[in-house]
Amino acid sequence: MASRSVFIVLAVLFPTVAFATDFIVGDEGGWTINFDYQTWAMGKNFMVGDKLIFQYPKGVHNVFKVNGTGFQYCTKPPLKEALTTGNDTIVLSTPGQKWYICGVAQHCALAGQKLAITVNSMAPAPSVYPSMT
Ligand SMILES: *[C@@H]1O[C@H](CO)[C@@H](O)[C@H](O)[C@H]1NC(C)=O
Ligand SMILES: *[C@@H]1O[C@H](CO)[C@@H](O)[C@H](O)[C@H]1NC(C)=O
Ligand SMILES: [Cu+2]
Repeated sequence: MASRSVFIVLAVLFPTVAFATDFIVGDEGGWTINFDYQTWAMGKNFMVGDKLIFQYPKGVHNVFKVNGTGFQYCTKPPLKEALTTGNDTIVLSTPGQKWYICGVAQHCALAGQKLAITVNSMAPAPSVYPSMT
């Protein structure tokens, strides 16, 4: 089947397009205070279907998804519950800007525990397919 062959070719040549990526926020540093998440996010290509995983000792931090205003002023959304498991996985299901903050004490406002990313939709398929034969 033609579309299946194309998919296999793309999967072999462009694994990052074909498969979702799990991003551990902050890598080994995890989700913590006094970490530069802006630099961490720089140059990463977040795609729809990828996952963000926030890792931290349970109880020490948490994760709120906020809007741009909440990000700027470190305000928690009044009616939303935080994620609190210490291994919080968020699937990036829509494109656009996304913002996350820690809601514990003044971690966001005073210690920079906030993350802003832009999620890209699936890249357009290349216009020239490699030949199968
Ligand atoms: C951002 O979120 C806050 C709190 O949830 C809400 O009050 C505010 O209207 C939102 N702002 C925008 C621009 O959506
Ligand atoms: C964290 O969650 C991911 C799935 O989102 C899972 O693969 C991983 O094993 C979990 N790690 C721990 C330490 O629980
Ligand atoms: Cu925190």
